[in-house]
Amino acid sequence: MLSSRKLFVVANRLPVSRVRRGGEFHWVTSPGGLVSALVPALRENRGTWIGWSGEGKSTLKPFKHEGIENVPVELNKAELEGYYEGFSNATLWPLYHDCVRPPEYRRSWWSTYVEVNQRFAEVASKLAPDGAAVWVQDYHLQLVPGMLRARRPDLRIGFFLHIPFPPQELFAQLPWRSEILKGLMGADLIGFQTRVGAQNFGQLARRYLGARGRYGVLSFEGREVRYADFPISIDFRRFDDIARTPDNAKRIRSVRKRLGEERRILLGIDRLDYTKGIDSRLKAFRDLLATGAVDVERTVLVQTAVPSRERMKSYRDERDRVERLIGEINGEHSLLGQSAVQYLRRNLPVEELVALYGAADVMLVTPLRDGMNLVAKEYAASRPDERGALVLSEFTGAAHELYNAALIINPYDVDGLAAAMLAALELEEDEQRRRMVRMRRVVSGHDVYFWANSFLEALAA
Ligand code: GDG
Repeated sequence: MLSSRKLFVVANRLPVSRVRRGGEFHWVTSPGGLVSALVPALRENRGTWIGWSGEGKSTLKPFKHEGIENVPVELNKAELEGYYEGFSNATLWPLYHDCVRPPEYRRSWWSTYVEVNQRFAEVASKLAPDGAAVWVQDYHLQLVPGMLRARRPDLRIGFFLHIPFPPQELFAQLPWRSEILKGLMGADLIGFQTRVGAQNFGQLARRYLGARGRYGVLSFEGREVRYADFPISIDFRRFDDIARTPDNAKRIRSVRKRLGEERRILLGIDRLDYTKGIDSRLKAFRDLLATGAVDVERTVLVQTAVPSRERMKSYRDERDRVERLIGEINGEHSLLGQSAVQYLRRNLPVEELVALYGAADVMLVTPLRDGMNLVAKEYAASRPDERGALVLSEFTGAAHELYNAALIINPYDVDGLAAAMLAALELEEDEQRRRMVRMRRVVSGHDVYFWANSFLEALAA
């Protein structure tokens, strides 16, 4: 560990958000794997988290919450539009996800992205003591490593990209491709979800920056930059522990009872994003119903979707598309009191999520492209009973680890997906167990703590 160095995490968002309770505002730690993975490392290193507070115009002072120093970075409305909704989510997000939607290239968004990255870099460079470690997170802040290096060459700088890193054929579109690569090259260590992402980066840095070197180490401007895959994971124990409680068993029974005891359950759990391939699985399910391969009396598809980035039109359109399709399927195939698709557009408490995972005969993870996909790993962690089957898109990072235990599909191939869903529904119990044991071994052996420790150890080396 980097125990002798102070640790700073720089991310778009702080790990806390403010909620109103009894007329007063309180900070609460945000749920999610990244926060729970980094919090122990930050505590151990008396660390600091720098990020946007999620609030508009407030001028917040740094504050301590549950042992971690939080340093809010202010963003005004125009900056949020240009840096977050614009360049991060309408340019980089679709570009890095195989251009499944056309990326928009606007010069004004780029300028704002540069300014906001500069602000994050300034805050970190002012606060970090000599020789501290700074770990920058994700696509919103790709210029920060370079900006920090220019100000503070004494720092140990790490960067981790949570989403895919695209191949040259796509990345080459970006008018500011060299600037982004240079920004990343300011780091001592760059982490990607998969080896393919890391390889793409290495090739691009050689091609556009003239960096030299073999896989894993590049030399550039007289420095050495290391890069590798560090597949992110989940807090396996947390899901496994919840799954083993008597309350969970009760909740699972209640889910099954409400949906119909004799019905098999297919499940999708997603942030409502056009990269997640929600419509592919709906179309495949519609085909299975239409051909009579499955029927509503014996099968139900439960789809939960957390609304996301709804200020953006592409996200509102995606929601409309998904909801129209569900309406069509239900209109055509539901019976009185038995919907073909049960749709929950809301954020469920984690206990309810674990109960759904526990009740699902088949878990559907069908993204068109996804950096990792934690839902696939959470499903395995929530199944100490070693039952169930995972249908998993080959275009997720998770497929690189779970390829020999999940049923791997191409989400663009609706027939193939439908066939895999049927095969998953018919998987023998022994085969379910064999595959689930494998998945659980992979995920428990490489949980999110392993991820954070491996990255931080490599950064310190
Ligand atoms: C990015 C990358 C990468 C979902 N519904 C509810 C809920 N969730 C939680 C899941 C899971 C998380 O949201 C979604 O994780 P993903 O991995 O699918 O996705 P992104 O948000 O796209 O994240 C991705 C990840 O970063 C980490 O590096 O894996 O590839 O795109 O944890 O459980 N949680 C609760 N209620 C819900 O209704 N509580």
